Amino acid sequence: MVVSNRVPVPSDSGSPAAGGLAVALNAALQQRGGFWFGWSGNVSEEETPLQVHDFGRVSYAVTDLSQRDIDEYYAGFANRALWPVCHYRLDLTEISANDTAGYFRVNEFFARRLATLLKPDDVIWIHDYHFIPLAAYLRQMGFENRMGFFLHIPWAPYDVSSALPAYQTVLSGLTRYDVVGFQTRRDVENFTRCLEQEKMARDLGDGRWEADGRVFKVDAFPIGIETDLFRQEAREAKSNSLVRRMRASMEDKHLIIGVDRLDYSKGIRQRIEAFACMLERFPNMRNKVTFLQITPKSRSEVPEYLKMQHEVAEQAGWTNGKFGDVDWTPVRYINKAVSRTSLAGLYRSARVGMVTPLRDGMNLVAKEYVASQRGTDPGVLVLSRFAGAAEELDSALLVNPYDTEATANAIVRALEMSLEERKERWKAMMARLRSNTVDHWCANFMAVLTQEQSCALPKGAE
Ligand code: ADQ
Repeated sequence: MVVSNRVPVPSDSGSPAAGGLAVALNAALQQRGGFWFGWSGNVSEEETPLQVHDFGRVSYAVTDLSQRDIDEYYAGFANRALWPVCHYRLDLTEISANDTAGYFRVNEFFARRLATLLKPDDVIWIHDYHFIPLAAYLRQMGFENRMGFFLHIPWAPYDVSSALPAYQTVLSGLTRYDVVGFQTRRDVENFTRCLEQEKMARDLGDGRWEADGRVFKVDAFPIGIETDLFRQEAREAKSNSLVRRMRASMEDKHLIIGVDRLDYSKGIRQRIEAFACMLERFPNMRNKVTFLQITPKSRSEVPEYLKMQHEVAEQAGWTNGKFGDVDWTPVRYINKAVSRTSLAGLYRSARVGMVTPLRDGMNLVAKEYVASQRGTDPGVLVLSRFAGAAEELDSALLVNPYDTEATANAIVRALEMSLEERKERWKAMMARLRSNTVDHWCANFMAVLTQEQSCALPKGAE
């Protein structure tokens, strides 16, 4: 039983859901058979019956939510309290008693709905910050199933995370699982430090903790991508029309690429600022490079996102006004999603991949960029040291995204890097991506959750 906020129900033709995570979880469910449960994405003011769609061995069970539920649980507590706190942004955190109550109420509602589907031997894998208290409600109802939780975003240090409303309830909710998984060792350390500070659980060693007579495992399970598939898509993207149009428009200029949801955690404004700083300090680079930032809008219903959308657009406009010419637009800023093949082709065309979040659980774009490169002439990844991916991809050019000048220098270093060094760095990163794909991630987590083997990171990932 997989639980996530949005459920990628396949179309009636049965075509699989797009996206690495959806594909991997689908594959795991196909192997074992089971349910994927969550929100339908639809609003309904009446309590409607659970909608179940069967596709082969996998069934998708979704439920509607009322507008109030969505406002309080999703747009409110999840995205205006949990998300900023977990990304170390107390300045953007909005605390509202209604939102907090709504978050727990909707979790209890999901637990009651899920309870109608559960069999005693079902193994339940719950995803992300929307559903932290789900296990606690299910335990209260008497369910003793194996329950695992994976947090896709960071867990902040004690002094930051303890500012969360209902912090102790949120924290204790996590102790009701059998396995609590994080992206990185740093997140595990931050989380277990919180347990110690609150004296909420006892350390039994080897990642095992005990709270209220229940033993649970805490570990890092760094998420991967479909490495080979991405490489293949990148190779085949030569004939993709969007990629061809892009290449034709570049003439002999170098392409620098950024791809992110429009989210303040991704550091997009700071990245464009660093690019502008690079053009200011290295005039020889003007007219030689183009920065393409592909950024679909996200969570526009959350006020902090609207403000940031204006700031990023302003920064892109300002940079083009200051440095652009009649025949050169330094920043191409695009607010739309593109297909995976196009994305892979664009990554492959780019000499530099800029992945500079201010804080990120993992960041799959960093891994996709590396996987898409040509081994004989790979591009360079400029990666924020605050992305979870930096723990594995330490052969990237690691930067502090708050340091504009240092990031500008890193862009120049990437553009001027010798072929030999580019190949060396790329090879080291590819080895990591091959040894920890999204299938490994899924299998590792499931192995620990079903107690088939002890928890272990893939070789070389520590
Ligand atoms: P996100 O914050 O969404 O994920 P990320 O890991 O980068 O961030 O994943 C984004 C995905 O969306 C990538 O697969 C990317 O290719 C795709 N994407 C982004 N922009 C796109 C565009 N314009 N068109 C098409 N596709 C686009 C959360 C956490 C991350 C964690 C993941 C997975 O915040 O830290 O890595 O979950 O655990």
